[in-house]
Amino acid sequence: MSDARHVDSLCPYCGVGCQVRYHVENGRIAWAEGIDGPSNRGRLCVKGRFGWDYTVHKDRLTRPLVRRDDARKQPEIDGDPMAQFREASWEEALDRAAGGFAHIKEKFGPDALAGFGSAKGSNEEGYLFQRLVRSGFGTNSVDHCARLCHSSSLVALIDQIGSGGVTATFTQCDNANVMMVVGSNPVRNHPVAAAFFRRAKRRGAKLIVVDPRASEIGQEADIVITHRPGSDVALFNAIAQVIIEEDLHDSVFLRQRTKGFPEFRESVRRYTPEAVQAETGIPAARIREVARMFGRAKSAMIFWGMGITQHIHGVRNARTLVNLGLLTGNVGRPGCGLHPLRGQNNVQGVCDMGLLPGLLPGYAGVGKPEERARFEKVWVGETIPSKPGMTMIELMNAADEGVVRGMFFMGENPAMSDPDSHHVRHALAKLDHLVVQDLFLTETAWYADVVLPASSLMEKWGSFTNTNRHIQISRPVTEPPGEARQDWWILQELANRLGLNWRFTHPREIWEQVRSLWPAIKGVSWERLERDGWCQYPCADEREPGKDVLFGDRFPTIDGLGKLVPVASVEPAELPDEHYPLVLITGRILEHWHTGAMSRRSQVLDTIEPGPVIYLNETDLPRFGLRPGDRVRLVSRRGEIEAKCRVDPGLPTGTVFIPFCFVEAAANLLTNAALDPQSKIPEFKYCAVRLIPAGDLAEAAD
Ligand SMILES: Nc1nc2c(c(=O)[nH]1)N[C@H]1C(S)=C(S)[C@@H](COP(=O)(O)OP(=O)(O)OC[C@H]3O[C@@H](n4cnc5c(=O)[nH]c(N)nc54)[C@H](O)[C@@H]3O)O[C@H]1N2
Ligand SMILES: Nc1nc2c(c(=O)[nH]1)N[C@H]1C(S)=C(S)[C@@H](COP(=O)(O)OP(=O)(O)OC[C@H]3O[C@@H](n4cnc5c(=O)[nH]c(N)nc54)[C@H](O)[C@@H]3O)O[C@H]1N2
Ligand code: SF4
Ligand SMILES: [Mo]
Repeated sequence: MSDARHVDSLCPYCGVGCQVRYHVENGRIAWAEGIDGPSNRGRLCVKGRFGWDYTVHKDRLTRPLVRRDDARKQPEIDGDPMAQFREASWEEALDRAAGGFAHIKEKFGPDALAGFGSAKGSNEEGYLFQRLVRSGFGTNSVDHCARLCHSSSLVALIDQIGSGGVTATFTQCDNANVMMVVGSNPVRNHPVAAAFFRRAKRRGAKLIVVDPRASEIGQEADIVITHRPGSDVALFNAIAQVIIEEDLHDSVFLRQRTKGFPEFRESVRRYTPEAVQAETGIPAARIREVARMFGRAKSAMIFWGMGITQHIHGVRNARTLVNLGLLTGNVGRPGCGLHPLRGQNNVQGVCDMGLLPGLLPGYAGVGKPEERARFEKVWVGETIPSKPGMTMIELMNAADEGVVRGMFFMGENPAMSDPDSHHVRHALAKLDHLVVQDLFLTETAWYADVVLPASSLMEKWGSFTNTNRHIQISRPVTEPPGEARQDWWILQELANRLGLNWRFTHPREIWEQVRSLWPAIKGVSWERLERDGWCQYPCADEREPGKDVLFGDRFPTIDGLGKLVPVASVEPAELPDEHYPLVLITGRILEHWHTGAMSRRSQVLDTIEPGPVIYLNETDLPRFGLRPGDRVRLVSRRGEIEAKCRVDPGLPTGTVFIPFCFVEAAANLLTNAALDPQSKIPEFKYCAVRLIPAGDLAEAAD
């Protein structure tokens, strides 16, 4: 007899946070459809509709694993990685996992440990994770993939307007006259948000797209700026210069709501469109056109992504966009706003939960004794260390140097997602103790001492926060496979083995604890989330509906003002030269998710895009004597990969694009780990490479 039923929950992939109805037959998900969530209103992209079956893939971890005594760790894995492990009971695996951390803490001190939580996990899991690292490990070295993502935006936004969240939802583009999309490819990466952009366009809103690669959304834009990669600071300073020169700035807003305008005006004076033509590759007249379209708009929104943030000048880039929003008074009204499109389904949420080395939940500074005391009062018997922690890539370097000796990864796959993979894998293999809590034996788990099988979003209760600041609830659709357990349960078991005393019995209790500690979500009760499915924040009261548009009267800074900040342009860390003449841009494709751990185990997604590809411009192809489908080798100073090539007509000449989801040709073997000095984000979007057609390789071998 069939047991057909359905459960309303969430898509597990991107920060749009689509609400999904999962139809279950005989205990398995049979199909999925979009429902009327606040950010998707019935829509789904291919991942939401078809991408859920990774949860029942044969590779799912169903029992805890521990490293065999005779399996030595090596940076390069030969043969079946599973052969290095044996199955273990939960008791043994948890004792070993916690015991290894306790041993390192005792022998080398707490700062020899570090933990990386997950932006795929729920708010409750993120909250427990940072608490475990802070109180259980005794270090603030806790971080997650936001470091590789919007850390640059956070630095700029928090400094300039006092808050890192979006000032307006993307659905506000319904009220915008102009939308500017910078360094973001929403048709692939936020497809349902792109549907809202298109709808606004049909209504008559103008669209400006700024991306060196003329992406899919660019084809629908009124103006496309395909500038030189890495030249955004010069470009946006020039746009600001024109806006000021032609008196298109909002003097009233600048006077009442901001500070720093005189210095800013002075700083952009020399960035005339003519002066930046060579650096940006964009004719002066075109820059003026953009400045006029944006400057004259009654209401305009700026959306941005990784093309802005993932540079050694990521913070500078992000600052130029915040400057532009403030200069034109496009913050705080309907159809106006600054919107860094959030990537992972819960990256906004786990930043809120304090999965960051310097910040406790609700962005409370860990360096402030009164803030630590406030948390310690609720975390009875626990002590929060005052010393600031290190960030993700810094910690990986510290592991390579032998300073950090034990690491814990929950739902992150740095062996594929951190830059310069050879270095990362080397560092991971060096660790005395590595614990990985995941759904699969990922490339990172290959180096683990203990692997803990966790639950997917389809199998759990939890709250998740999307790019629009909607906190939404996930409801269990199916059971975890085998002995896989809830992430929060695993964290609690580890915490208690490290001397803490946690007694949570349901994610609801964890949420209620966070809610008691952060006034911005005071009105978002678990009961409300279960009843309505979602609630927007900030929301101080249970009767408040939440707000699409923030900061109508003041910014949450000490003086209530927004700040314009002068920024000068700097060059990328590794420029092309005669040995490595091409620029490599890395990014994403529609069907695959990051390191491929999930999407490559989804039948439909994997069938559409089954293997690695290297994208080249159509004029570069004949230059190298290539045809689409030919194999090429790509070499950087750090590594090399081989794959088939494909044409991307939007790519500028001399530029190569690869997604980082394919382990057979892992993009991060090539990328440069140079960091932005403030946000510590690596320069994923720019490094120098050389291309060798595979035919030449064969000849060379003869
Ligand atoms: N299908 C799919 N969707 C995803 C993800 C996924 O893996 N797959 N990941 C999610 C996550 S976590 C994130 S953060 C988002 C990321 O979403 P996006 O920000 O859209 O990500 P990318 O494709 O990495 O890069 C965006 C664009 O930056 C451009 N770019 C490169 N260099 C420069 C530059 O110097 N200046 C400018 N202005 N642009 C430049 C690239 O050409 C590219 O089109 O996507 C989310 N959605
Ligand atoms: N070259 C290059 N590299 C990049 C980028 C780029 O543009 N170019 N972008 C960077 C960005 S923006 C990001 S966000 C990072 C992403 O990097 P990662 O976060 O490392 O990538 P994911 O593949 O999303 O890894 C998520 C992991 O969580 C597991 N997982 C999923 N759900 C659950 C769960 O409920 N519980 C547990 N315990 N585990 C779960 C999955 O199996 C997977 O192993 O990559 C960064 N790396
Ligand atoms: S747009 Fe994002 S949240 Fe919506 S279905 Fe696609 S991947 Fe899922
Ligand atoms: Mo991201």
